[in-house]
Amino acid sequence: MKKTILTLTLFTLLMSQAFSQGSLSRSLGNLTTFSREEQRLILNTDFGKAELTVYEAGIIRIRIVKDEFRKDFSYAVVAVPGKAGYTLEETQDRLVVRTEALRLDVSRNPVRFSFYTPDGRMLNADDPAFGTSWIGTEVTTYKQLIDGERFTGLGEKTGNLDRRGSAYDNWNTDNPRYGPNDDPLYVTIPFYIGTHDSLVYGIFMDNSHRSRFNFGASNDRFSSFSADDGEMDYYFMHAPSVAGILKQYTHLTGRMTMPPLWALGYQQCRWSYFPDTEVLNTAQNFRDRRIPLDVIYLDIHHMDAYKIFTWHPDRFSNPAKLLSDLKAMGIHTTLIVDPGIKVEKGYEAYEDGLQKDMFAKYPDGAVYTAQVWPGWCHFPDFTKPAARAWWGEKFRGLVNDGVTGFWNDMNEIASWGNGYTPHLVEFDWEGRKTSYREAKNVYGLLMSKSTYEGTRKLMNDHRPLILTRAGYSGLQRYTALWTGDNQATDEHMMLGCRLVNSIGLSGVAFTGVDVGGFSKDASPALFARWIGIGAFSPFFRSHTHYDTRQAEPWAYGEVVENISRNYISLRYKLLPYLYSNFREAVLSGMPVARSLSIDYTFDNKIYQTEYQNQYLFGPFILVAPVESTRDLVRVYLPEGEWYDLHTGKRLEGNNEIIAEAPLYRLPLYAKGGAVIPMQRSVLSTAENPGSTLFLHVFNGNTVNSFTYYEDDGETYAYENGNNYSRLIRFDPQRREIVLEAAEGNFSSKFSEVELILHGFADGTKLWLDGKNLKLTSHLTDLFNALEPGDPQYLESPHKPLPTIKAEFSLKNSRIVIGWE
Ligand code: NBV
Repeated sequence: MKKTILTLTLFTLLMSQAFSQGSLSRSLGNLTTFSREEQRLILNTDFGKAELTVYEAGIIRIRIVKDEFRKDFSYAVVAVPGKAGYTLEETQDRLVVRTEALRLDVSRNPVRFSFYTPDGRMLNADDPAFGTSWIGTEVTTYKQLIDGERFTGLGEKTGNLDRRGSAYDNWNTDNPRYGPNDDPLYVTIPFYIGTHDSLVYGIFMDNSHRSRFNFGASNDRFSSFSADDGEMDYYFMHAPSVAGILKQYTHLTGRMTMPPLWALGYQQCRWSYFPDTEVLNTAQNFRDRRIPLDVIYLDIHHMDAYKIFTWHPDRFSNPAKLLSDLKAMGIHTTLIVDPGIKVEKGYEAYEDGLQKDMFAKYPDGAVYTAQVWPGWCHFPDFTKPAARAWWGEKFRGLVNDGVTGFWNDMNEIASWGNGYTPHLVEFDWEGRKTSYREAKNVYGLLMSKSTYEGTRKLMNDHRPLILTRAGYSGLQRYTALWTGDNQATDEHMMLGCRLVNSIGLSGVAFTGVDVGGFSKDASPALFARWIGIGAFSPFFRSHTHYDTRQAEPWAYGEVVENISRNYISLRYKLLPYLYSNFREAVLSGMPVARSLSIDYTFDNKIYQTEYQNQYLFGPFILVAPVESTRDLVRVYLPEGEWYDLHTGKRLEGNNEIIAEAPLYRLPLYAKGGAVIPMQRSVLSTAENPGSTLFLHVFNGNTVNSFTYYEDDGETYAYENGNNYSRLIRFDPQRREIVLEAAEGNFSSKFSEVELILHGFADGTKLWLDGKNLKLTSHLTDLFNALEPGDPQYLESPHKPLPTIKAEFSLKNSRIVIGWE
């Protein structure tokens, strides 16, 4: 016993000597003094300083430096510390901070941080030996790895849903041929969720230098997160559920604003549709074939010599006319914008930017120049407020021409020569000045911010669609995100589901992939399957490379065209449900595509590789993505009851089943108790969906509710109460379906309700406000867009579902429907 103590003391002594003698790695050392200022504790240690801030009862921020703290500033965090109460207890060997939701123990010798629940269960603790340490400027926090601990999130990262055993690098990279395990990609979101022993926590390290997260890769001792330089600055979050952590993370980094309704429709892209006649033809084809479409994209060929903010004089000789023709067809136009501004005498954006000093520069004052599409280019310094405003204003001409969507590409920054921007290039960073080492990972975020703020203003407070490839935490405030250059393979299609789910677990709800695959030719089967999955993706756009085959839904033959029309139309029928789910993302940061790890966190099955791509679309629709080469697939239904949306069959949860999955049949299940508002299918969101809201209710044993939401779909007036929302509750105990009184100043576009009941017994009786409601049997056809007799009707193997329905008019006051 004595010997062990002696060895340990010797070991500690040697360790602290090794650290203090400037050896390879050095940690914080022992606590010397500390002080308390409102929400903050400042600790001085042998070799550095730490600052603890209680942001909320469940959120504590920790900053750690070797020397002095910098002025506090973040491009990601928008929250300021609240006034949550906390107590501080000093014991001989530690300081103990207690809030209503968390306990933080700070050991004195050496300084290490351990987080507990208020009742003393350990959530997360520093590795006792390393804690937070430096190797040169690189700073790392080491955390004990706990038995059964899983890690999810980290944004746009390949690999498995559970990231345990893997490590990742954050360095926004144009990775045009990425494979299913490649890293890094285009986006940095240094935030993850840890779970173990029925406990959930989140860690967000706010540092935009190149960073690494190691979740026990090649070691069974610790997880760690580190940055090449700058402060260790992380937020520790604890809540009872993953949804709670997402709420906290998006409280810190902000939430999205409502997207324009039209941006939830189907979007068609290719590199590139040109000239104008081809754009019109493509649009007309959609209309003639009765395939819904809301947005068409113009990739780089629309520009004159790839000069941003210009039109090609021959290919697009009258852009305003083209855009208004498209608008008349109910179609919005989105344009690509790259940050590189061509160095060319006489080109307005170049001359003006140079003269106003808007571009990133070398330390000797020379403007940084690199080659991209237009040849030699300069790059706006988006970390400079004046440059952001300057960039935003440059969209005036395009907005006047009728452009409503802006697609921010190449903003990692990508340039020829593998995008190796020299690290010494300087950025303003709100006047503080920094190098590319710190600015690279936020460049895409700030380009999107500039584009969003500029176009929103120019569009007279109508909602623009902003899309980006690169970004950093907080990007959800300004833009949607797509996952860059994927490939037309089944493997990529499945990976894409995981990427979208992981991005959703990282605060970004509006996200999607290139449906059909960007590089390579999709087979007809792959395209058909991908359109099905895409219809259940928050952002739904097909896109492809310039050297691939024609890739519109009709280009793969009649059967694929029919499948595409059916799934795209189903997407439009689901818009009331989908739009309401976006409202939830706006209010609470809850993603639209929800990894099963949100609702079924401690169900081990959902992490199995064969099930890890499954997700919930909104709260109620389970999607089981399946490769295009398979007709049968194993699906895991988590606890509860489920309804197969193709057969109407009721299925027990907590069950692995074999599902039939021929191409026309993507496995989809509605949760028992689900309330899913739908509308008639339309060819674009500009078309009136009629006055009937179709309210689908699936019988179940548990109480469920859904907040239905509407607004004008195009302005920000909803932020000032010009909206309509109502809670709809399914209560099997009371045998009631209740539509609570409508809230808000907006009137619903629907005046009638068709209530469609799934899984209710044949003799069911229904009454509304005490009066009997007439119930009729009804065949519900979700998967056929066209009726037999329609000239384009193609027999589909889908059989309509036998359901029962009742009709009533939609008034604003509370509506109670009972059944027996
Ligand atoms: O603008 C052309 C492409 C675009 O279609 C794609 O979606 C982006 O991810 N862009 C990349 C540049 C291509 C570089 C090879």
